[in-house]
Amino acid sequence: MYETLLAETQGGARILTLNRPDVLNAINAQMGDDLDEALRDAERSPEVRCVLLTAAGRGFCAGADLREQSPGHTRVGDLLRTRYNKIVAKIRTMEKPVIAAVNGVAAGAGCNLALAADLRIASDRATFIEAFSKIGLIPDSGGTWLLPRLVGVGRALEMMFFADPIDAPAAERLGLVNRVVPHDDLMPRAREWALRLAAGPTRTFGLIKRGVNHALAGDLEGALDYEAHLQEVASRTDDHREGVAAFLAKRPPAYTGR
Ligand code: T3D
Repeated sequence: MYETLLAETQGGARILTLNRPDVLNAINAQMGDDLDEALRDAERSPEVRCVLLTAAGRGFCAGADLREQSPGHTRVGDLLRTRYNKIVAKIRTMEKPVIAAVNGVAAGAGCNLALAADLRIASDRATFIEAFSKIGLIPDSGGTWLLPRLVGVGRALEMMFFADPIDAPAAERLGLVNRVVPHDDLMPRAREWALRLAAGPTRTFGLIKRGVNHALAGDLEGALDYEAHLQEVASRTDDHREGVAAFLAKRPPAYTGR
């Protein structure tokens, strides 16, 4: 269905696998289009209740395909606005959980693609590189916004200035990833998370994302008020009713995502 990625659905989890392993899944125009369409499809498909993004081969994603265009020959600002920004924004704002299972090197826009996900589970072979300054660019694809929020300003600037690889244990210490697991356990563990989230109260998860994104941009007073609004919405879902009924009946809840 897509030229540069594989898509399958298992138990409500849509698994998207970047699939240009020969170039460590560097993002060319086709992959930009495929990823954008695949994310939009996952967002609008009611049967999809969680997205798991991973990649084929030994890399996760090496960022922009540097063979595709010569420096200065394209308007990079336009390229970012039309290709990368909408992908990052979709991952952040989609009202379904998005997990990145980082199987290997994540560099440049590939690193920031992983950082845009709600949760990151990494192989012990993964590395994270804010590679941009090595080629005289600044971190794009949300890097300037995402990275300082995850690791703090000082650590973020260190990664951005030096562009050195951060290995998986360091990434876990820094809070760049939620979990590091042995390489062979990556997909089983990531699938376990995805299936667990896909069986959860999807609308509530979406509202949680909306609340956190809103809070990151504002003050405590605004966050308290917005929480009250979102809680009104959550309290009217079928899943809230089911959650309370299950608790009172001492049985596991059967969430439907509505
Ligand atoms: O201009 C715009 O499009 C604006 C948008 C910018 C967003 C960005 O992402 S800018 C940052 C772009 N990415 C990079 O600068 C990273 C470039 N890659 C690397 O530094 C290294 O490949 C890695 C550190 C990621 C991995 O190193 P290593 O030694 O494990 O692998 P390798 O041998 O360098 O790469 C394997 C193959 O993938 C190799 O091809 P070959 O020689 O076997 O035919 C290599 O050329 C290819 N490859 C790796 N990264 C890219 C790539 N091909 C095209 N584009 C890449 N980004």
